Amino acid sequence: MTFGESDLDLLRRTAAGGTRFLVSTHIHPDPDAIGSVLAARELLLRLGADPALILHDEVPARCRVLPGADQIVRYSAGTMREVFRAAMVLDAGSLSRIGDVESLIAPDAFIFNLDHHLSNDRFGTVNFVDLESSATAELLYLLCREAGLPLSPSLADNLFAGLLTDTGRFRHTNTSPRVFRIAAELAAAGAGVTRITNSMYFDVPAVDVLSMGAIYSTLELFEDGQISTMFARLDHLVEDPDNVVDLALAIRGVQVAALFSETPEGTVRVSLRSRLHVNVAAIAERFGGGGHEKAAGFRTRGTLESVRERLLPVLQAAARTGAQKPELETI
Ligand SMILES: [Mn+2]
Repeated sequence: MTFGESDLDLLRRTAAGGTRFLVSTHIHPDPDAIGSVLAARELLLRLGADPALILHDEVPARCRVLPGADQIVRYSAGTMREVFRAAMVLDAGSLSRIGDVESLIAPDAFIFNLDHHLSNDRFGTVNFVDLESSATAELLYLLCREAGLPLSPSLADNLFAGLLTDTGRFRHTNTSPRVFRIAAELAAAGAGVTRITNSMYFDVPAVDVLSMGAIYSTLELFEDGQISTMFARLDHLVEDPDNVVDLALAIRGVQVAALFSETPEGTVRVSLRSRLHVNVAAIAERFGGGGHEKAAGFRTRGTLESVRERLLPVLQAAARTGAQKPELETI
């Protein structure tokens, strides 16, 4: 992706002179979301803005090591009155994905939308949306470079976290040669490769390991072992559900995996993963969600069992069609 000179100029002009700038990302933020918010803070500070990092949810425990994470505040309805005329929204396919934070944005606000989701609806005044980017962090790296921002160790840490996790540790099909080139530059600029990787994947609460055991024990296979499903009940929720659904897809022979999780709000969250020429983003969109071709999700009402019953025929049809097509090389 190349950035239009005029779009970058617009960002510069909007930011200059201490403009208050809301920076936010999607509900249930992942490391790409948090890393991107923190990298955007550095970029906006450099461009002269006064950024406020406000999220619907808390920063997940595994992201608290990221430099600047203590600058992020959680939305609170009672105390936040500021209305922002400029906003940078990161890693979110639609504005409603930022949850209650949306209420802080003025109707005529300038919104910079930076994202890499297939389902992005171009809600921004300026849309930096690049489906070729593995992570929003990759897009931010390109934007920081374009803006002439030097790579500080903190910027490198935050961008690396997004790149690492959104590529599934450099193994998804979105792991392009460019991803490795950027990762090498981030490492050279001082990114804490071991520290961040350990924090993201090898710092799991003991109770989560027990919960994972409970979730794995609900495994069921369908369609000759091509589809796997698992249930996560409320008392078995884990910090990083992505790890669980990754293993559901890693099962030999499985082409599509679905993890059904109860949520505290009483809905069911469905996380989908695919190895096939099956676009799980398109499936998720049919149920009001979105995501990427091989990793997507949605929320809906019902019980774990009833939601699976509704989704299963769709997955079965997709697996049957997908089985006849060669695996896609790129996202
Ligand atoms: Mn992302």
